[in-house]
Amino acid sequence: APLGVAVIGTGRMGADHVRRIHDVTSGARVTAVVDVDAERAKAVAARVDGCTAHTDPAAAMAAADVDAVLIASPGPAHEAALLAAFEHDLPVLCEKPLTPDAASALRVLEAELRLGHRRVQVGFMRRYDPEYAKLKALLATGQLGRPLMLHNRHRNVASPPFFTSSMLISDSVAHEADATRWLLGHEITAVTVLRPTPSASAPEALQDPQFVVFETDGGALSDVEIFVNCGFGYQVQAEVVCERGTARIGDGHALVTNMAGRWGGTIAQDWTERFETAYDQEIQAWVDATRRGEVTGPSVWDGYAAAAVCEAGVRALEDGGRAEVELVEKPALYA
Ligand code: NAD
Ligand code: ISE
Repeated sequence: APLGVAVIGTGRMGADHVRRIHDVTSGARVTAVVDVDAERAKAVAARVDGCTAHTDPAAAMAAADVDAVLIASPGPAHEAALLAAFEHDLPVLCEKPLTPDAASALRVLEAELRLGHRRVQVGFMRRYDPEYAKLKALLATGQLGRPLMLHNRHRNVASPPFFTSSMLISDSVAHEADATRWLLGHEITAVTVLRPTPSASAPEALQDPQFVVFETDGGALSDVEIFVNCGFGYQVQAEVVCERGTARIGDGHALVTNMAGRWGGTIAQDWTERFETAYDQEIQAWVDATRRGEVTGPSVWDGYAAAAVCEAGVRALEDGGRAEVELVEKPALYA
């Protein structure tokens, strides 16, 4: 039988994941949706045969046709939903960030340790993007030699009204914290945040852009330009510099046109477009693993480590300069 999924949070990402599971994913169906906004949940449920709408996550998780949970509520609501899913011992895909800070991420980690087995895949979808996957595979061959530096650019057209300067790190650079750890296979040990004069296009009082530098326990540096009001497009680029060569992704050169004395292409406008394939692969991988009784992909440890890195980043942003990352010892469950 297909995996019955409850989707918690039916906003932008949640509604898109409902559509994805319905139209794209094989082996799963959405059996319940949950949103604190009852009308929104009902409207999304109405698009799927046999899908019930709820305002209480616990009620959805207790339903007989719910085998797994996809959490797409805002970050601060993730901890409660994760702990409720653990009570029902249900497999979870949790959108990033696992939680917004290291202490709450550690509570989730401790709760999963008490369960005694992994239950969660964290939604760091870049690991499923074909370009990132190629870069990771190339690094694994060792042809380029040891990675020395990683340069990342992360640009959004415009930030939502609730975005704060620290969210550029905890909500956006969280992706580069994971991508850096995953691509290099290193832990991040310290974070420095530099602050250029904000763009006139950024909302009042928002420190945008920021320049972030990660130091790793493998002796590499990874820098991130985060610019969430660039105005022109959604761009995520990465270039790794190794001892014997470099490799670069995210230039968006899939289609180059020549016309009227100019050459060029188009730039994606948001993540749903740039990472569409990544989300499709991420959800399919989660459904396939769950049906095999396995848990794969980014773990609660990865979510915790990213949260700890971001927390150090926010400290560096606020205090000016550099902050060290504090991690607990890695439990054997995540070895
Ligand atoms: P959104 O604001 O569009 O939607 C959130 C929805 O959750 C809203 O409908 C809201 O009413 C509902 N909600 C709030 N509290 C809730 C609760 N306690 N229980 C149930 N529902 C609740 O936000 P979004 O942009 O869809 O983001 C959702 C999550 O997805 C966040 O964790 C965000 O960081 C993540 N996200 C990931 C990516 C990515 O690239 N992987 C992109 C965007 C957002
Ligand atoms: C958003 O939540 C995401 O996860 C996007 O991938 C990222 O580009 C954006 O900056 C975040 O706010």
